[in-house]
Amino acid sequence: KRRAEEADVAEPRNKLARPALSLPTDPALYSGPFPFYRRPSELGCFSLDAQRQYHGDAHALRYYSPPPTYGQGPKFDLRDGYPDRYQPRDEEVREGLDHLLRWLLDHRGQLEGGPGWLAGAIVTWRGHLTKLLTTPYEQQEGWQLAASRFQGTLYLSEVETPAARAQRLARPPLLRELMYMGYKFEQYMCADKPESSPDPSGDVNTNVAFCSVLRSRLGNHPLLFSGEVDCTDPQAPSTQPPTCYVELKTAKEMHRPGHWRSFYRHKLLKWWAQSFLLGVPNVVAGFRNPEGFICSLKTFPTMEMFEYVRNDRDGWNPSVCMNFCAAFLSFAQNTVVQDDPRLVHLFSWEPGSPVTVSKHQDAPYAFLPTWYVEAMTQ
Ligand code: 0WD
Ligand code: CA
Repeated sequence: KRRAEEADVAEPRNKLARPALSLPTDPALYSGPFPFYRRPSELGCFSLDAQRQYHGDAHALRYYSPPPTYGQGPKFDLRDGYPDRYQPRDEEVREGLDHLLRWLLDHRGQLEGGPGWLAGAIVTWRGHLTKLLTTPYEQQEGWQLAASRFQGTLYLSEVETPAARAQRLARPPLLRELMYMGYKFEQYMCADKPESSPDPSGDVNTNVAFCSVLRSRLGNHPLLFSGEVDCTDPQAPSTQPPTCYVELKTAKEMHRPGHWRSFYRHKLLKWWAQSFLLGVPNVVAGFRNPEGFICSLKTFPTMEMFEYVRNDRDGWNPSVCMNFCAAFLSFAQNTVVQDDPRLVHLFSWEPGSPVTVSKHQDAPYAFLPTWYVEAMTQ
């Protein structure tokens, strides 16, 4: 890096071509009009089974099946089955983009957008984009994103930060149970078939996942990304994905206006970013009491979430989120110039600082698997 800087000093003609060395994240720098965001369209999907094996189909997609709205509200015991009927995913397994790459390999010949579309696109998980969207407002957790350019395409894959790893390994028992409770809520709200009802007697296995693969564009950045979808609503006004999808969430029951305010400022931002990116129109929240029971439900339309903070000086702004994300993608595109699947530019961010970059070759940061690179090179 030092040598590159010295070279630039020696050759001032390169000044315009020289990429920036860091990217600030202050919200004030990213206000302004909402940028273009193409309505996400589903290109395909895949499923991961109870053994976390990939299948190029929708078998893991579940069906939204809320309890009847008459009578008393729900009484879902989210702690039921913990820990004996819990099969959590092995978080030591670093999957990177592998499942998405498998899908892309199988479908690279049928991509829309014309020849060369993929070469100009950014490929990543939806969850990584969510982190970018919320960065200007995030005050707790940093992130690291590894980036490689291969056959023109820019691939972005998250790297667990040392702090996040330490936190995960030291996760307190109550937090582990709370994670289970989120998945248990899905089990109470989803059926395996459109005509059946939820069956909360079974195991909760977090290896199982249904992932949608979408095409979109932010500003001039074509995007191909995948995100895990909780369920589809057979009674949705449109059966066309992603508009039939429903995101399920749990939150603490709130009683004081101050609790709601803080919920709108922090949780709703994350819910909005995640569902907006994928085009999921509704988030259904279950509110749990101190005993771990869901006793009420509330639907938050994604497009109405901003209304809760629009007049809040300490609220968030969707334009800031999207403008920052677009700026980061430009920053990454301009930084990762060399086309080399074994070269990684690592973008690192900690709250209160700008995004910085470091350059790495091969292990441990290279993330495009040999099977993918070789098959794509055929
Ligand atoms: O290996 C990794 N570092 C990551 C793997 C980071 C992020 C995601 N993933 C995997 C997930 O397991 C999932 O199968 O990628 C797939 C797609 O994820 P996404 O949609 O891009 O991620 P995100 O939007 O962060 O999460 C969506 C859902 C979560 O729902 P909630 O309501 O909690 O936001 O995916 C699930 C979870 O249900 N999920 C995970 N499940 C098991 N292990 C994980 C995880 N580490 N992360 C998210
Ligand atoms: Ca969820």
